[in-house]
Amino acid sequence: MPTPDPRAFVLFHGWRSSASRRVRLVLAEKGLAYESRLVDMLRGDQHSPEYLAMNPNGVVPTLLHGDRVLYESSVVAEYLDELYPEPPLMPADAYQRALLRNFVRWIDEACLPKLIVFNWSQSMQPSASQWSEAQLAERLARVPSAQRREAWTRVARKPYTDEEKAEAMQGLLQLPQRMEAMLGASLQGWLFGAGFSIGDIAATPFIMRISELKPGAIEALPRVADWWQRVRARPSFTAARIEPYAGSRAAEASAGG
Ligand SMILES: N[C@@H](CCC(=O)N[C@@H](CS)C(=O)NCC(=O)O)C(=O)O
Repeated sequence: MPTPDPRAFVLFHGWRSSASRRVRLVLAEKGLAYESRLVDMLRGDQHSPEYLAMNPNGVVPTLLHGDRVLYESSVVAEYLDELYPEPPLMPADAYQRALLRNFVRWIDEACLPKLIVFNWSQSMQPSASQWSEAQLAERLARVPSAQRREAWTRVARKPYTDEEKAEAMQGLLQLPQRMEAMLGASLQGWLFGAGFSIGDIAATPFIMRISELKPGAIEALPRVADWWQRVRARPSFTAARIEPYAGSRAAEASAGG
């Protein structure tokens, strides 16, 4: 059981956001309760001055732990794991931890931009394409990163083409392919070391989306298929509400990448 801590957790998140899903998985694995604050990304809540004061990157999730403000899902995950060591979610071995951190960084830098192509086309484009030029300019002025200004401009004005989507899917599929090789090399059932870890958690929302966007892709990789079955059987998967992207409950207010 986690050590009692007087500081309460408040999570600013989106049900469908991959990074938010990671943090909810860690909270669930640790048995930590939190107050949920949904961020309406379509409305631009993540770019409001109040939100940017907490998270200057203008993205979800942000976790408050009492008066402490935490952001970047992988950083939040490690913070929680250090503070609440049971059950451990980082490998005991330093080299495995180094490999894990590089894997998570690769997902963030290489896979997330590709997932956005699909998620934003589905969740943001229908509304964003209706914005006037003035509305779009006002929105873009508050987006702190050039990469995300570009993504918002694309869904508002220049929808991703089928060719770009096919290319993004090829890129995304590198994740399960890489995992198949990793699971084959480790033969321990999990991506890093002997136990379920933050590495497995980081990949989970992406494998969920790939399984929805490309039916059969996960089943075609026997070790990943077996891993995926075991991940979904964990109580944390249900507690964290890793639900179908188009599902009614998850599709409420917040969109997500
Ligand atoms: N590296 C960040 C990525 C967070 C992120 O990109 N969040 C997306 C949802 S998954 C978001 O807030 N998108 C809204 C926007 O960019 O305006 C993390 O891991 O926390």
